[in-house]
Amino acid sequence: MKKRITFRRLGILAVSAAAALALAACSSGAGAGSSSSADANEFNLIKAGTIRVASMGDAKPYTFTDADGKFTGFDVELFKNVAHRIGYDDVVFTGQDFSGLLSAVANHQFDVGVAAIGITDERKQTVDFSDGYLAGYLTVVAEKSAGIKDAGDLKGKRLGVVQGTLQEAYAIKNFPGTELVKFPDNNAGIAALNSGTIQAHFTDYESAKTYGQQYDNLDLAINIPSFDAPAGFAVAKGNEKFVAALNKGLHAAMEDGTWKELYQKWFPGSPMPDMYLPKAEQTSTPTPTP
Ligand code: SNW
Repeated sequence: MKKRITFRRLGILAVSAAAALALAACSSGAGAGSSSSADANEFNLIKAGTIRVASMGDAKPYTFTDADGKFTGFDVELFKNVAHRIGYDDVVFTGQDFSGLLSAVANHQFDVGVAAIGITDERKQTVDFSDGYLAGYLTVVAEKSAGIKDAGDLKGKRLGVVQGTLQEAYAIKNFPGTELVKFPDNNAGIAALNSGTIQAHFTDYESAKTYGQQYDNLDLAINIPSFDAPAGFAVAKGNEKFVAALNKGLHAAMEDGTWKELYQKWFPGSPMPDMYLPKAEQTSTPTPTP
């Protein structure tokens, strides 16, 4: 029989682990030899003890600001959980336009980028990535009445993309005859769609689903698999120690069911690719269709 680890239990474990670490730090002097001591600034953070995260304010439900202006969402909660596992609870999120996000990380304005950022060879020229933690679809959202079902239906239409995204690159390559309209963020694109300036907007599946629930007139018209570019945490090049620690925390969060809990919380009802589940729960069909 398998035991279900609840968040509450995780919390208690986490608190006692933190207490144990604090004790260890005291007894061994100023963090000497402790791999989790924030004081040593072992990950070359901009400010020792704090992880500064470049993110997005309107990529709901991956990362977004709630009514109080606080960052939340799947990526945000997962990252905070991983950060906690490697000894950091002071995690500060800042919203950025997606187009400037990776260069801001590369230029050390932030310690890490967290925003459903697909790992690609091209982006690896600018930043390093953690292992992947999310793989899904790129989705064209359109007016139900437009009857858009495939690339052919987008011909002669105006399609919104957020600048610098995989959606933009995909559309340039695969939607010939479609006029691309670039936006700094998703909300601007959806506003343009609702006002009729564009006929469709191209975003990540879960964001598309959220907009579809919010606006009755919108449909998830086309879903394109993006499993070859799973999302990862982006870090400035050459910080191998940080990437290794993030990976360790990430895999621990997957193996103990935290990833699954967060997935079910933020993406309820969505097909769950199972490569990030605890090993014992993985099946032979890793990539279900939506
Ligand atoms: O490639 C996908 C991945 O498979 C998962 O579905 C999460 O989103 C992606 O990483 C693609 N995300 C876009 C990108 O990386 C847009 C990110 C954004 O708007 N924040 O360009």
